Amino acid sequence: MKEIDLRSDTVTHPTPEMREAMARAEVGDDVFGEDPTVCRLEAMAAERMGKEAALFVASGTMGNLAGVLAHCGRGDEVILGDLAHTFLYEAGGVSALGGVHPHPVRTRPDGTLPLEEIEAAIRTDDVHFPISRLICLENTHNRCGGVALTAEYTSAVGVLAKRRGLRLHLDGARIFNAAAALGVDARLLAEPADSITFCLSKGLCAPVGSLLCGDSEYIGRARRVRKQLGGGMRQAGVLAAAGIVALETMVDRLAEDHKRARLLAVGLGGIPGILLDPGTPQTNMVFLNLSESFPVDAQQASERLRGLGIRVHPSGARRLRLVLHYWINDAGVEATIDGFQNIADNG
Ligand code: TLP
Repeated sequence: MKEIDLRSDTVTHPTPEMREAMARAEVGDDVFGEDPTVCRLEAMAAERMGKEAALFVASGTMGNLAGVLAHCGRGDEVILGDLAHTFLYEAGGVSALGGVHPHPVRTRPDGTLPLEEIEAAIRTDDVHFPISRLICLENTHNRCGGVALTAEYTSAVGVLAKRRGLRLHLDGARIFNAAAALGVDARLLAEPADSITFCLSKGLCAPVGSLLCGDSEYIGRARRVRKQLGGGMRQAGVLAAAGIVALETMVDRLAEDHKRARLLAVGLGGIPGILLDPGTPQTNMVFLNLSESFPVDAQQASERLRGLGIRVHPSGARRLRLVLHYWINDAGVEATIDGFQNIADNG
């Protein structure tokens, strides 16, 4: 990757080792369950999440959608955060395609939903109401700055869900970033959830794919939903092969991205007019605001930086998100700090 592309960790390209594994991958028809590479990736994913089974899907969005639809029927309700990716950025798929009614509750800045507000959102048995079926959490929480939810919090929501007869789904797109930040095994973070989606195509650098994990009976249902969504892939082993390399080689290095995120935050924090979110970075994302004293707004800053070969994501009029990943090294961090300094000095 030539540019310093900090817009997202979704921009990551596969590593040479992944490309080689893709070229050599043994394949079969995965809709028949006959692609050995997909089967291997699914077994690895299930094991990593401490679940019985896993399903390889095209994206995090498809993982969450198939995940929700395998728990809920039409007219059922899912309780989720008002800043959740599934609520804000998945094109309303759960309602558009599944007839599932989203019930958003307040997301606190630390990415958690207050337990009493989850509890209050659960419907009583009344013909006027949809049936509360599912709670969704997100770890790490994207809109809240990439913050990691602790195992204790997730477990408290799991206990609440069980007590009230609901299921718990975890959007764990970046669950390995959460595990690295908290210094725990991802299994511990996934344990309270009935299902979890995690992504291969973010910080783990694989070109395509996510895994939905849960018990065997649930994954069997999700497999049918995936087919309904047009997501039954055939010789998908070429993609799964990269995913296997991702799980084998990329998980243990995520802490490096978190370290570089801290270096970037320290550098940017020293530039007049740049206001970092308190606590940023939590993991691999740096969120900042450009104060009125900063010479340009977010859009203009991103254009100026683009001229220097640096790409950033304006997430508001004077707000930016910068995401660290495998393809950003120390020199990239320095160049980015210099780029912002240059704008602060010269407009
Ligand atoms: N997030 C993308 C954009 O869609 C915002 C990004 O650049 O961060 N869950 C979470 C928490 C996510 O952040 C994302 C992608 C997804 C699900 C969806 O994954 P994909 O893009 O594979 O459908």
